[in-house]
Amino acid sequence: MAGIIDKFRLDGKVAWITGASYGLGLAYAQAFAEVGAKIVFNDIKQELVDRGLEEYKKLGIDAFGAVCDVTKEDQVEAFVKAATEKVGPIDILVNNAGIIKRIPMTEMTVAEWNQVIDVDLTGPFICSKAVLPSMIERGHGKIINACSMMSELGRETVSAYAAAKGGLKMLTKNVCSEYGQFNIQCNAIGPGYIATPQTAPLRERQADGSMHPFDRFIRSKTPAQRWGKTEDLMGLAVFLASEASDFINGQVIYIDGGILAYIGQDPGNLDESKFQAEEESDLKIYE
Ligand code: NAP
Ligand code: GCO
Repeated sequence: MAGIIDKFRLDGKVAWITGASYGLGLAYAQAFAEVGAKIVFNDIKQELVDRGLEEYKKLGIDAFGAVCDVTKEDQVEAFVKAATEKVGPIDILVNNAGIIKRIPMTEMTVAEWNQVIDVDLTGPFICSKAVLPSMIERGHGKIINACSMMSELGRETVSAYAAAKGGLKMLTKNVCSEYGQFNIQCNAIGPGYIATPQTAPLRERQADGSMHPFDRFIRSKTPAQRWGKTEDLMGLAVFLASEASDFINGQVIYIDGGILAYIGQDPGNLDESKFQAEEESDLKIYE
């Protein structure tokens, strides 16, 4: 008889992670492959897809990758057709592709606003719409959306991103409501502040060698006093992609080192020397 650990396996499943040439998407794909899934991924340009294929090859993962802009319905439909023909129907979709623009709202153009909403909110709508019919027909499916601290909190300069990630939380609940009857589970991962290229500008050392003020701020707001690592999110991703979470639906699960539970401390109280070693290993990620 299969044991509980088998419920966390993804053998024979096809997982599509959008925007997964590097960053969190690559980590999710690596985790899924480790427990048996076949990986298909897209990215916005060929050089990124090629970079991703190299990375997957180094990890021993035989991934299918192709260029596809998640905001373009025709490209998404073509990608799903090609992936289905080459690998198989998609069982797991991770709407991971995302962008952020850090611009004060009064200075943000409508075009810049629309760019963020298109990728971070309309993209997951388009990609989910492309895989749902086949999931319904086959009687099962998993959709995992990339939410954020900004699905719950605002902050200066990220109005479009926060609006998109807040909307993505509600899209998660709506896909659950509309398609749960077909044994389709739609949940979201809500990462805290994770060390990836997207957040690199918030961690860069200042010209005088001191910590970035935002780096100090985030550490003072995080009980763990550190940025998350991509591997911190892998277990939750596997859980939400697997049978082990078949009765969890419409949830956003935050994996933030405790940020949302903590009022924070005075950044001036932090002992900066504690972070030097960790930071050096963190910066190695992108060499
Ligand atoms: P990332 O490093 O910026 O990677 C995002 C990937 O998506 C990149 O490869 C990007 O390509 C691609 N992409 C952008 N626009 C696309 C489009 N229209 N079509 C297809 N691919 C597109 O981001 P990340 O830090 O790994 O984060 C991944 C997801 O988690 C994002 O949705 C992000 O909002 C969310 N998240 C991140 C954090 C964090 O702290 N890092 C925390 C919470 C949530 P380009 O390289 O050309 O942009
Ligand atoms: C920012 C960061 C955040 C993180 C993440 C937090 O500028 O505040 O980029 O938005 O990316 O979304 O959960």
